[in-house]
Amino acid sequence: MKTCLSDLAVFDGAPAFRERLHVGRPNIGDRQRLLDRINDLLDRRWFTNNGPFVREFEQTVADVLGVKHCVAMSNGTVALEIAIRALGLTGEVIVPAFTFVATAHALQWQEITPVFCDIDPRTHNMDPLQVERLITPRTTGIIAVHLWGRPSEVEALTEIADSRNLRLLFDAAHAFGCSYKGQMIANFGNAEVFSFHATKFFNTFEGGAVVTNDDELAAKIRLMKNFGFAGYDKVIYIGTNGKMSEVAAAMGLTGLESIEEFIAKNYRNYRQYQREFQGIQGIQVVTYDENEKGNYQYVILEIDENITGIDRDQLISILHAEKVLARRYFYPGCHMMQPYRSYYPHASLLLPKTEKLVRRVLSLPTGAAVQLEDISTICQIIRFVVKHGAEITARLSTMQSDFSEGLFT
Ligand code: T4K
Repeated sequence: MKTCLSDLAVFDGAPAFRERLHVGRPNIGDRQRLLDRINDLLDRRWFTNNGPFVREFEQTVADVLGVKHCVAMSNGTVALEIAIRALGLTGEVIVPAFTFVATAHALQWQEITPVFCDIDPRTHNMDPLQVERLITPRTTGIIAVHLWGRPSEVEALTEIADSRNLRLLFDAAHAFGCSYKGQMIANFGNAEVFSFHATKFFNTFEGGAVVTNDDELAAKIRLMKNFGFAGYDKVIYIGTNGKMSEVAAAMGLTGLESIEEFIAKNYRNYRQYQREFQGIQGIQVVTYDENEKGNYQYVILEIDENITGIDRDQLISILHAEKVLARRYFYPGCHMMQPYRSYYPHASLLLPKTEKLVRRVLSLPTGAAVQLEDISTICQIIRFVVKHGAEITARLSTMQSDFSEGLFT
């Protein structure tokens, strides 16, 4: 319990936690089920190349999401790269700047220009009005991100893509298990891409997938993720190695059996954070539409420093000192990262809403590894800090040099 400023670890008080609390601690599921599956695959000596666990995993995912095809991959970034190539994207593709850098890199890697689009501050997702303004004769597609698992403006984007003859891909890395108007994310655009990275609430250690209802596209993607092999010694297309391994699929199948439990814990945590922050001026918990299916894997705060008297970075530094490793997802925005920063030095002028948001948001620890008491402690610290915002800011400014060094580590 923090009752005076010197209780804060940043001012040499004792940290609130002994062990670090992370954003993105992996969920495991039933450990014995996983170990049994690993034993099976060892006995079988079939480790990769479309093995039985991968096939079972793909079928289960497709069934759960009500989508025709799931092509499992080694990770979400490769899944994006392959989907982009299979869709024939070239020239320019419109993407949000407010996303994990993989969304942009998957394009630039193939020498396609990511054209950064501003967001709607209410949804944190790409603003369709801005998308329209960015279309040029070189534009071939749009990649929208369902950020935090909150669906993008699916209808508006579909309409734009259809009317302008563009391909529409959704980066659904955050949105496994989420729905839009009752239909599972997986069924929109030409294709959607998931990440099953360790930090996602549902993981395959590393992994990802492209899902689509388009038979032809799915067949092409299957070839592309396996060097273009259509049979022994028969390569009919350019391809790469995007295959998911059997051990990854074993983890995925195990996780799928516990998915409702993972979501229930995330939801419980999200509600607890919401309750704890109720009525705290200047702090807003990003909300989810409870009429839809959600995975609640991200607990995102927006800090209005004009009200709290303390800015997001100061708050995050204070939390890190307490061993709460809150994250600044997705600071500073893709447009400020290399190589984009050098390519488009004036991009920030065109992205005022992104620029504002990247300075306000932070992501808090959640998932099965986080207990309700942990959340109460985190929230108590944040409430205390906000209550004494101006005072803390003044004190931090006197120690600014050591304060800004070594933080966010
Ligand atoms: N599109 C979007 C919108 C994405 O968010 C992502 C990935 C992708 C595409 C690409 O999908 P993948 O190719 O990754 O499948 C992490 C993840 O590496 C990344 O998958 C994820 N998004 C992104 C949001 O978060 P970092 O750089 O923040 O990871 P890192 O190493 O700092 O770990 C985050 C936290 O998780 C740390 O506090 C420690 C904890 N952690 C991490 C790992 C790996 C654990 O507790 N255990 C672990 O095993 O990117």
